[in-house]
Amino acid sequence: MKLPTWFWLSSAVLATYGFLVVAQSETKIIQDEGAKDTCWVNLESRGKCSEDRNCPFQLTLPPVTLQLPGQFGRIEEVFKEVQTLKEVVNSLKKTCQDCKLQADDSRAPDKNGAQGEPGDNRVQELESQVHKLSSELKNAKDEIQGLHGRLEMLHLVNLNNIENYVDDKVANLTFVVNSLDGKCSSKCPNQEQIQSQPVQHLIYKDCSDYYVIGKRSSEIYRVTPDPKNSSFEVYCDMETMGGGWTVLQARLDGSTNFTRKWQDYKAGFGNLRREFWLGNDKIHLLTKSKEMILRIDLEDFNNVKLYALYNQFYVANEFLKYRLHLGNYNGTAGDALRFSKHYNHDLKFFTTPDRDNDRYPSGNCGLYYSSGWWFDACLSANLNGKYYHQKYKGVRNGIFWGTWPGMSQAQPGGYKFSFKQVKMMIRPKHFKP
Ligand SMILES: [Ca+2]
Repeated sequence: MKLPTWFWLSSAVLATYGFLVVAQSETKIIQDEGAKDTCWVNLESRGKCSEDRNCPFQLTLPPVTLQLPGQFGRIEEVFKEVQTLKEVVNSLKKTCQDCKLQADDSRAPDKNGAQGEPGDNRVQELESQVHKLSSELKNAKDEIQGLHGRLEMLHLVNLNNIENYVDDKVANLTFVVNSLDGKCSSKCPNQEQIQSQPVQHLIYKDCSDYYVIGKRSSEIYRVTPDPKNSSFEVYCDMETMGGGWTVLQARLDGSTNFTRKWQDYKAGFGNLRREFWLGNDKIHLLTKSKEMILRIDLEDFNNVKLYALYNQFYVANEFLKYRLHLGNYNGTAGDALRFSKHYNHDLKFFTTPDRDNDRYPSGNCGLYYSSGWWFDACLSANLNGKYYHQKYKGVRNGIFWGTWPGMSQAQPGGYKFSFKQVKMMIRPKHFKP
């Protein structure tokens, strides 16, 4: 925006006059030194007058110096800025018009309804979608926070506690199921009717089932403790204490090496008619299917025969490291599996030379004592130790039962005691031979 030139000129004249008027009373401020005695303003007629006495006059002004405030210098800058802004506004105005044209163009292909509405609907639709996504995002965020919290909680829970919890629950459930099974087999009339009928296709869960159908010879039989798992062969003891025993382990001559790894103890090894370990998976299935009792028979080289009886015996699955669960002891050999507070094999995990699940922090009890067993830290019993044909020296890695008579007394020459025969076997708790 530019003001016309005449404005500037007339303004200058008026301003000068104004200053001169003021100067009459305050001459010292604006009056030149040399102008003191000169005439301020000289007005004289010049040229010819017109007929109606209108004569041209000439006004002569002395040289004048005006002191203007500093802000005047910025006026031009301001005008320049205003000019620039004006250009910008024009440019924006044009852009806006172009924009409107484009918007109109984009509306044009929409064939639905009146002009303008589809665009508005589209905006509303997008807005609602944005709202929806936003709320979904918020929900997801809340969910993530919740999960994060739960994850932190889980981290706080000790894994061992979970294992122990699950393990105990499994043991309790097994106990309940087995007791129900026992009640049913003794009280349910239907079960009696079934038993009174000739049994042709009965599933033989363990050796006691073979005893029930009249088998009396100690032999190898095929059992199916869990129909969901395949059947397998076991050796049945039909003589000891009424019979019906499923043998889990036997030692009698050292013909089978018992210093073996986890996989061997898991699957079982040896000869069922002589020396063997039935296998932890099979032992688990047998003890899971019914509530079992455990009998251990021991014989030393002096032909002393003693036994230990536990009124509950359960071995957990591999995931739970074949943890041992023992009931109360009864018998003549002493409770070596639950020897003391510090030597207790009950509730211990299975350890082999290649799998350390024991409670001895500085090493592997299975490796040191050449055996797979439910080691504590380390042992008061080890029926899978090395077979020595007589007393031996060095590490006590032979078959061991800590409560055996004379075992705690020091042997002359530092010899260790050894055993001639061992047998571990199980039978249902409610079985009546
Ligand atoms: Ca250890």
